[in-house]
Amino acid sequence: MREMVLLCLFLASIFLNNTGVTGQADDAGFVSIDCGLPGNSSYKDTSSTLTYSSDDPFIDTGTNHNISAAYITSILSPHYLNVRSFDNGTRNCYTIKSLVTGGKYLLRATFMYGNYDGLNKGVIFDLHVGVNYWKTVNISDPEEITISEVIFVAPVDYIQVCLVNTGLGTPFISSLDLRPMKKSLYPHVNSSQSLVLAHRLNAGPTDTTIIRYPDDPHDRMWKPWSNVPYWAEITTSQHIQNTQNDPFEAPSAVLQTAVTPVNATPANTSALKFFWLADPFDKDPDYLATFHFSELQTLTNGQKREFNITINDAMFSPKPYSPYPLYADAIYGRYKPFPGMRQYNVTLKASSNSTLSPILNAVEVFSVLPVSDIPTDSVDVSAINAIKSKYQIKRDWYGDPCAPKTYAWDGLNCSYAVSGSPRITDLSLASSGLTGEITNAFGNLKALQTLNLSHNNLAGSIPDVFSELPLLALLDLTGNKLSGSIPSGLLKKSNDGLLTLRVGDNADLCNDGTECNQTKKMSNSSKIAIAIIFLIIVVLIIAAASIFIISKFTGSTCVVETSIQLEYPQFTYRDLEQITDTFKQEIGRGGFGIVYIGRLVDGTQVAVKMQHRRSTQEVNNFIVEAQLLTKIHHRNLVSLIGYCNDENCLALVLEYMSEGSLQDHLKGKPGSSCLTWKERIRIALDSAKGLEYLHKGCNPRIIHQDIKPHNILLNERLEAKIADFGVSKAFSSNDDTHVSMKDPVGTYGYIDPEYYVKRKLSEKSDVYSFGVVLLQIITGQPAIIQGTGPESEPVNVSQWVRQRLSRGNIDSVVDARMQGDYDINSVWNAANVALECTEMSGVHRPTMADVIVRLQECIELEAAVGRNRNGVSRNGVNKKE
Ligand SMILES: *[C@@H]1O[C@H](CO)[C@@H](O)[C@H](O)[C@H]1NC(C)=O
Ligand SMILES: *[C@@H]1O[C@H](CO)[C@@H](O)[C@H](O)[C@H]1NC(C)=O
Ligand SMILES: *[C@@H]1O[C@H](CO)[C@@H](O)[C@H](O)[C@H]1NC(C)=O
Ligand SMILES: *[C@@H]1O[C@H](CO)[C@@H](O)[C@H](O)[C@H]1NC(C)=O
Ligand SMILES: *[C@@H]1O[C@H](CO)[C@@H](O)[C@H](O)[C@H]1NC(C)=O
Ligand SMILES: *[C@@H]1O[C@H](CO)[C@@H](O)[C@H](O)[C@H]1NC(C)=O
Ligand SMILES: *[C@@H]1O[C@H](CO)[C@@H](O)[C@H](O)[C@H]1NC(C)=O
Ligand SMILES: *[C@@H]1O[C@H](CO)[C@@H](O)[C@H](O)[C@H]1NC(C)=O
Ligand SMILES: *[C@@H]1O[C@H](CO)[C@@H](O)[C@H](O)[C@H]1NC(C)=O
Ligand SMILES: CC(=O)N[C@H]1CO[C@H](CO)[C@@H](O)[C@@H]1O
Repeated sequence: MREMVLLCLFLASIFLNNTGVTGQADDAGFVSIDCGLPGNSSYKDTSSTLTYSSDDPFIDTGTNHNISAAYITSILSPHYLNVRSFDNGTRNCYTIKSLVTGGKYLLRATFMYGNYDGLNKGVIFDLHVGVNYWKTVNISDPEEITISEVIFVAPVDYIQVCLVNTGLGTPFISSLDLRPMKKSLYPHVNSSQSLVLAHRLNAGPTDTTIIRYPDDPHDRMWKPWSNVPYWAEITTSQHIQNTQNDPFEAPSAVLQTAVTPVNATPANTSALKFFWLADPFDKDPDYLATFHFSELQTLTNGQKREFNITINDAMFSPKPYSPYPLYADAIYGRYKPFPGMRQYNVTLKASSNSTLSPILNAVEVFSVLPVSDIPTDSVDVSAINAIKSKYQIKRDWYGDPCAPKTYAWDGLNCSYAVSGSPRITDLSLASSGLTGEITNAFGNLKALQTLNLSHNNLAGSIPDVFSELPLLALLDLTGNKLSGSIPSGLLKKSNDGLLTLRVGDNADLCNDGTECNQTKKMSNSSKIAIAIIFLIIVVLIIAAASIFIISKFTGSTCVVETSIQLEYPQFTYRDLEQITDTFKQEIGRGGFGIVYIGRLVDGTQVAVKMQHRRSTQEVNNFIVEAQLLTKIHHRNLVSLIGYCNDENCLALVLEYMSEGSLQDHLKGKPGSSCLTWKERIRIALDSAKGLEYLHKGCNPRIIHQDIKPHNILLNERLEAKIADFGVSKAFSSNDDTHVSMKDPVGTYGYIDPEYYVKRKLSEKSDVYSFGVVLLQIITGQPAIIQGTGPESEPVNVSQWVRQRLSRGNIDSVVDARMQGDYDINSVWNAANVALECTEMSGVHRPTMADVIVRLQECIELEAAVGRNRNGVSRNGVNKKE
């Protein structure tokens, strides 16, 4: 698998056009950083004449150290005298700005340990260029200078150079250089592949200094390679020219020296042999080998220098090759070795006609590095960085937020498209000590689906920017100090069921837009404007009257108690008798007792749940439920109106749900209408939201433990609310996610099998039960379906659906009572979510937040089709994911 190119000289262009020769180059665009140098200092490096400055402006982590005096010598370049090291964090990154997007750059990092930490220990760490792996650096000798170089195309207008701690010691760095490159140089480098330098050697120099800028205008570092036994040096003082289209522009100073085998005679030309070894960390080597040549001797008539180049005995040059006198030329190509090959033997062997031995002026070997990861969308990156700096977030948030995936920032989730940049989809900054106002930068995270800012100290009003986030499905602002009203855009999305909005436990926040008056919505500038108008009024009209107006205006603050602080009315047995008209109409019955319908004095209908008072355990269960109900408030949870707890009665007075339970509707109880698909999916979404609130919106979080259609109640608008918290468990956030229990509780058919076996309870157990309910909503079947044959076993609805769907036919499982009036894609999506929820292992089940997002998609699919279903054939039949 070799790709071969012979650099041809275009003689005409050589003689007619010398402008391609880059004798002079300025150092415009060079960035030369001495890592570990104290802030604001810089110096001129005598060997390169370049100015090196402190790395302070490029990074805000790490600590500076001087190397140990034992390793300081008079010839040591000043970049190596100090280092910056990174004790903290997985990824520490330098950010160099003002690159040209799509421009080609050479980036070089150097490392000399010099026992800076006094530990005298080797270290191995990874380097990343942008979001892509670059190289693994292995440093064992304190005196050794390691140079890593990569040539790449900048995907965005900045580059991050990251040192990644892989657990094998503290990463450190001595210097960092960035050099812009002409596009025509190193044509193998493009946006999908970079070149990582393995070797760059200048053959045959008489002194041992590295050639770099200004001798090489591109400031590559050419290491000397001479004094090899069996090799003789050849040099010239004449300038070596580059052709106009030279893809390497090897500098004259490098090409002016070469090596050739010793003792070669016209009768006995011998071969030049050398080899390189694979980098032990390079798992899949793929090389670009470049051999630089120029004929330095003046050949007489009859003299000929011609040779073949082979690598591991395979022909590398396409044909026998002769170098051009005093012009730069190169033989280069890809070399993809056989698996396991670690040594690459290069042989330059004179052909039979040649009277002179082969020569070699310089060699470069690169690994070809595929560019596999793309940096996160740049608008997302600036937004999240603005958020990070606004709230001084102290997390391991360095480098690209999403890429590479393994190092994505903690607290956020990203979507990774096959092509295109990753986007930030979920951000959780719950309990992160955020203070101040909510920054508008959140509004620039346009792909955001969930945002959790709960339990911080955020103050001020809720900005309108959230309603501009098209995909936002969950916004949790619980437990802050927010004030003012909720922007109408947000309220609308929430009311339309597109957004789960949590704003509980914010003392000064109006829970509902209508309760807040204009004053609060006003921006500071309009307040000032109004204040000025009033001042004018003060001047113009009677002082007393105007004072009255101002005080009235500014005095109307929005004081809305959050329901948490409300006291619940306590009823007596006599009150309950009155409310229920002496327990006249029973609307439900269970192991706990009986539920009666009632009516408060103001006419509100209520459900009165009378508890048998039997055992201490039952009383305790009652108290658990009552206590939970006083703490949880969500439109999809049945709310508490009051209670009775005295020697005569134990009862809860609850919101009345006129349409009964989901179970009544699924069972087709007389008087219950058959639900349409649209109604069903809405009920599923409502229930999911209620459950999600229990899991994530409550502190302590709550596991319901008995999710089933009987406990999902419907009001007159068929809005679903979860009820019956008698066996629910609240866990303080310090507890482990899994909580050991003695006996599994719940209802047969809905109990999470994993919980049943392992007796370890988590939110995922509710997700399982919810999945069963969702399957019932789709199929209209009971949770346990009796076998049809005489011998057949009863099966769970999830097995029943799985079996049928494996034959690819969704229509065979959907509740026939819907008479085919549903969008097939919407049902497929819902069935897929339900099956994921009923996976045997909890870790494979989605969270309720995921379920909400997926169910919203189902609603959108149904809505899109519902608009023009009349007569239009259904699309996507038998679509299977
Ligand atoms: C660098 O210089 C700037 C202004 O000249 C100064 O504000 C800053 O504090 C200095 N930083 C350090 C680390 O000395
Ligand atoms: C590293 O982390 C520790 C503990 O969090 C902190 O005390 C120290 O200052 C950090 N060091 C640097 C260089 O940031
Ligand atoms: C390094 O050495 C210089 C003097 O040579 C001194 O000024 C500087 O403070 C030292 N830096 C550190 C981090 O020890
Ligand atoms: C790192 O380099 C040292 C010295 O060259 C070598 O002995 C060691 O095996 C290398 N480590 C790895 C993991 O390759
Ligand atoms: C980059 O170059 C390689 C071969 O040299 C080629 O296969 C690939 O398509 C190029 N990619 C782009 C984006 O041009
Ligand atoms: C050519 O030279 C090499 C090394 O200098 C020697 O080993 C070899 O025998 C010579 N061959 C002939 C044919 O003289
Ligand atoms: C390279 O040369 C060495 C001896 O110089 C030999 O042992 C090795 O097998 C050669 N490798 C290949 C792949 O030809
Ligand atoms: C050099 O390559 C040519 C063409 O591939 C071949 O004919 C010739 O034998 C080779 N010469 C040597 C010395 O290997
Ligand atoms: C050797 O040179 C002769 C005359 O210059 C030419 O005809 C012949 O093809 C050459 N042979 C090789 C192997 O290059
Ligand atoms: C809480 C409060 O003051 N509400 C008032 C807000 O303004 C409307 C009229 O615009 C009144 O009807 C509310 O009573």
